[in-house]
Amino acid sequence: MQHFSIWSLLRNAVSYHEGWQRQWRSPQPRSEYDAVIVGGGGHGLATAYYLAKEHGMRRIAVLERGYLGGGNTARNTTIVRSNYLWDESTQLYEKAMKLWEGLSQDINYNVMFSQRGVMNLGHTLQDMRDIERRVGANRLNGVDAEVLSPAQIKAIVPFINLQTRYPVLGASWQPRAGVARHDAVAWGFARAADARGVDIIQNCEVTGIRRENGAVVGLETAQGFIKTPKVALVAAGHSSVLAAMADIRLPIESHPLQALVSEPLKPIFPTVVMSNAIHAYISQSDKGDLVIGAGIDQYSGYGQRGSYHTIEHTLQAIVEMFPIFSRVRMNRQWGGIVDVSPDACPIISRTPVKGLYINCGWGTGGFKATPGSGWVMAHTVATDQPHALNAAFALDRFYSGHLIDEHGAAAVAH
Ligand code: FAD
Ligand code: PYC
Repeated sequence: MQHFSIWSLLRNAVSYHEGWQRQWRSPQPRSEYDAVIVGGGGHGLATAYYLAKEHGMRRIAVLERGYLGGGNTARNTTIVRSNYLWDESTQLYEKAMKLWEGLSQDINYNVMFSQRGVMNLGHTLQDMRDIERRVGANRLNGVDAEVLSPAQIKAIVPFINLQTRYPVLGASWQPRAGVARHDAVAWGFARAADARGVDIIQNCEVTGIRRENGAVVGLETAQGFIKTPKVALVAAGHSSVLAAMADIRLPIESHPLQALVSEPLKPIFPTVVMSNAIHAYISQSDKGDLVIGAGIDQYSGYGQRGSYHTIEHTLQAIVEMFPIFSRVRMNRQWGGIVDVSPDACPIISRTPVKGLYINCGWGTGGFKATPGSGWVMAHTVATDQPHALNAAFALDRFYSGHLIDEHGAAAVAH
């Protein structure tokens, strides 16, 4: 694999940067693999990478119906944090956070992870009680968390308006949280997985899951039948469609979630601010655009766009909290299809079909989990057992009733 370093940069600079190689191969699918991952988003690619790296598996393929990262991975607003409420989720997201902290070095690809802090505003006494409780729970789990006063919020973002229709009473603050560059995450994992022999096959839609005697034997795809005893479905908003191919009904709703970016500005916004009550969140990308979003569109659907009133409401909230941005022009708007589970927590699990595994239900918040999700999913697929970090996130919790309700920490409504 071509190694990125200051020396390779200098070497390529003198040859006008014409010597860089392709970052991953585009192989024809083989007729058989030891494991196949369906979905070439960050989670699927990370699963393939850790299967090869941590479990020594070699004959692995990732099948992607479009292009790498073309799903939610490169449509999200890149917020990374681990300040959830319950032990199970905090520990899972904190595992991801620790992987993020060494990820660029591990995969030798700059994912531009920037720990600039994330602030969740509290606008009511109940918000503040919830924030105190969550900050306390985070600290008990070894996660950095603080409660900020209005004066401390102003010290970080001096131009914020705290006298919104529900005045800001304080905030939770995770200093190690931040943002990363989403498409670099997909490309970096793809490159690192490819270097370990994983076949990444784009434009290869999975259309059927072939089973014999209750076990997976292979996949029908746009590029023909592929034999394999292990299939991991990592398809976010299309998870229910894929699971239905194996006669499994998931407790998942697929909804559009929108985001938008402004024209680029000089650096002005030093952190990430989220408000559940006024209902919008904002950060600034390294390119300079303000990155803005809010909650899901309430209807179910597969269109990657969303409706106008949602973005209108989002921008009203942004202008209310940050009147300084009232004349900034918006450049682009888009939607992704998020896979919403009843308890706002993921499903990372075996299924009733032998050899079929599922990773979905991340809803509006899976980007932050990408490396951790891939890491535990790889363990589950390789050993046919959940890791301690994902044991609580099994599909059967919707039968047993052991739900892990993270709606409060999900940060945007869903
Ligand atoms: P995806 O990247 O969607 O990958 C799934 C892949 O499966 C897709 O590429 C798709 O084409 C492929 N696929 C589907 N069907 C098939 C098939 N039949 N055959 C082959 N391939 C198939 N999370 C955060 O943590 N922080 C945020 O700030 C944040 N903001 C968000 C903002 C928006 C607007 C959106 C839409 C999401 C946001 N999220 C955020 C959520 C986050 O993006 C997702 O949870 C996460 O990216 C899911 O990753 P993934 O790899 O599972 O999914
Ligand atoms: O999970 O932190 C999050 C998030 C922010 C915006 C969308 N999801």
